[in-house]
Amino acid sequence: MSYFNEVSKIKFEGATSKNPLAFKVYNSEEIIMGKTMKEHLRFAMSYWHTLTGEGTDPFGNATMERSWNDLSPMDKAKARVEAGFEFMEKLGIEYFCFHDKDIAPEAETLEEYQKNLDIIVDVIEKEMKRTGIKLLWGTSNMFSHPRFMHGAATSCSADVFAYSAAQTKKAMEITKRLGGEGYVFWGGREGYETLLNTDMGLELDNLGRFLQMAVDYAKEIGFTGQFYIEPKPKEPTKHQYDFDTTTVLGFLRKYNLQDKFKMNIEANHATLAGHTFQHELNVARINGVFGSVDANQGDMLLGWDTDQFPTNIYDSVLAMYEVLKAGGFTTGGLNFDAKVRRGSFEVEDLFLGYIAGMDTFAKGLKIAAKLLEDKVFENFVEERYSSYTTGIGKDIVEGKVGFKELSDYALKNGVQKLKSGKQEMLETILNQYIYN
Ligand code: XLS
Ligand code: NI
Ligand code: NI
Repeated sequence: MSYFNEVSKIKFEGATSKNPLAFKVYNSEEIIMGKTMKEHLRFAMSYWHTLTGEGTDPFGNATMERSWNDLSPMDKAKARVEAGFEFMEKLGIEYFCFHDKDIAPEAETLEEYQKNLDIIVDVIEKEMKRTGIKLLWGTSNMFSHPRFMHGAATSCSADVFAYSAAQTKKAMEITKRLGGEGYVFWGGREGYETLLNTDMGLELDNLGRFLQMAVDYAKEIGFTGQFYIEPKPKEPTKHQYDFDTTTVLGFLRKYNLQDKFKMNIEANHATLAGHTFQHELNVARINGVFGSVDANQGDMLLGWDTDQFPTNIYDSVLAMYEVLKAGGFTTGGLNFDAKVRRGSFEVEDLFLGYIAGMDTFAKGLKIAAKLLEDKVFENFVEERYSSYTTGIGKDIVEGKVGFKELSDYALKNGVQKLKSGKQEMLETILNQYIYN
């Protein structure tokens, strides 16, 4: 049985192709810097946006036209699994990511819900065996249900804290069973609306306790996948605790968790935090916590997480530049945490969205590799900081001098003539690499 009859396997047809259902750049086996494109990019499908999302928004109902829409909850859940694997096979995507709540319907009790989960996990496991498609990461949705209105691990209710632990325990077990290469903690509703009713100190301590319990439980069950934190500054709460990479690093260090977690950087979250996508990747890289990527883009004019498919070539070049500089993905990958617009309700639009994103990142990879091979920015930056490689600069870096020595030096030498930062020139060179 096919869920996407109207679309056949998406092929690479090259830059001159006019076929919307073909890759213009993404050529999975093409070698870039010694690895195939597919090995570099490690594309993943987000289960929630691709299969579970129905196109609702705060003002309107579901719009998505899907063949499983009218099935009963469990049949729908099964159909979505089969549809998802057919979708990934047709696009040549080898990984997926999911929340527990994406795959199986809610039930009256936690026990019943976990039974539903087990039934669907069996179907997923079968499809993984059939196709060879792998799990990039799993996670638990601890934000949709009303019980999480005040947060999960940072809820004012200890019962909710316990419930969240039960849910995460199960989601970790499933992730392990499916051979997941990672597990994501995105802060859901871990944050606050007003400090008038919030004990921020206790909430953060509890979040630290919760993550430590997750680390301990992973050890107990032998789950060796990578743990990630996915920073986001706001939405759904006014102030999310995992604001950005720098904030999360401070948090992890305070609770002595810095060796256990890496970052899952989402483009749209970076821009909501007032940073560029490149900035967040760079901060993760220089602190040794670069892990995985949620590939999407926001809208310059909107202040929320629009989760659009990434089409901005500038951003994808600079993102892939950071990924390559970080040594590439190991356990991580490029998960399309992106959804088609509400008006793009036809099944074909799903394919078109992924093709747009995959081609944009394939092009980003190619251009970034060229920039790196030619050491375009490296040579400039090296020269720009060369004063730290000899003389007094070298002494500063090597910790050989203090204020007294530096003061003597400054009194004697003053400041040599500075050089231009040449930003406009560098931006023009970057454009040249993008054009050609
Ligand atoms: C929401 C987040 C979410 C995480 C997984 O903004 O991006 O989708 O990626 O829980
Ligand atoms: Ni995300
Ligand atoms: Ni998001």
